[in-house]
Amino acid sequence: MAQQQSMITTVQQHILQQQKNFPDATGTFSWLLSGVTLAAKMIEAKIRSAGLSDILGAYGQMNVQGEQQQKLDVYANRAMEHCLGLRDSVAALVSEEDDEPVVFNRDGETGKYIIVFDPLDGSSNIDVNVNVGTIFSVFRRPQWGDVNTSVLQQGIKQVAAGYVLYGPSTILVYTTGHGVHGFTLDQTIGAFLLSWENMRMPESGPYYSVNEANLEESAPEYTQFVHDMRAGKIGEKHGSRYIGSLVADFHRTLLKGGIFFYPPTTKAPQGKLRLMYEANPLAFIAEQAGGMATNGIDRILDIKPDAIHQRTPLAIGSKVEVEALRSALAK
Ligand code: P6P
Repeated sequence: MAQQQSMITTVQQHILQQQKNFPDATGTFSWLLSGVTLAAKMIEAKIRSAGLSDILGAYGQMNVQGEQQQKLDVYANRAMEHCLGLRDSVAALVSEEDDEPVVFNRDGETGKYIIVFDPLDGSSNIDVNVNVGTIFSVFRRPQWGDVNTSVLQQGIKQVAAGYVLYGPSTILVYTTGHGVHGFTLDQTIGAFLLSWENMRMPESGPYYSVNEANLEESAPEYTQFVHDMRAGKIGEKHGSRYIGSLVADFHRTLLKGGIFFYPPTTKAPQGKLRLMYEANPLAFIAEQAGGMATNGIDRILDIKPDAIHQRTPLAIGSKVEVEALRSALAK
């Protein structure tokens, strides 16, 4: 009897299939990404039990961003650094939670990759049980130059990017430049199983997503853009959705279409979100799914970084809306 085609594809199997797209890869790439999925399962387990143990609440320290570190932030950062640091192919790690890159003493032949990540984005929502996420981005380590400066690469150089969204389900979405693929964590077997292959972002969508309380602090074009979307002047009449957790707001935009944007404000003239471990990985995914990502005007993936924690304005989502905002701002 013909062997029953397995309906189950784990993320490991999928990564190995993707591996074939990297002729020079020798399995180190899939071993590297398995470090992310292991850390994700550790973080997910902690989040699931957070309400039951004394892990909620602030850790009592400030991170490099000057933000109150939540205990789960610290745990997530340690999980990512532990799981990824064990992979010999990692030359350096850059985390939102660390002032400087963590550099491993590995030669260029062994330490081929640099991983940049936000271990737990949206962590201020943890205590109110709102979705939080992990975001990661993978670069090749250039053969030349000091690793510390090699971390400052344009988003177009990413070889992989993805996020984990901890919510009613725990979802992993990633791209290696060959489409966007989504997985759901099956708790019973502890594996991420393929749920969406080759995800596509709708050309336009029903929602805009922005913190409207800040609009008076931004250029008037942003307020006009919101009015135009409410009035149905840009595609269909748009509703508003804003969770205040980037990964959750982005994941909805990927599935439903529309636009998420965080403009420059008087309080955050460079925008609030970070280029290296928030805007770049999500921009790579958005473009791979047929969407767009700009800082309002310029393509996110073309921005040359000056510092690992630099911020950027962000407009990301369906082509129709992101392009309409760019036209409004370019006038
Ligand atoms: P605001 C969470 O703190 C975060 O970094 C992102 O996850 C989210 O999109 C943004 O900040 C929300 O910022 O200013 O609207 O509260």
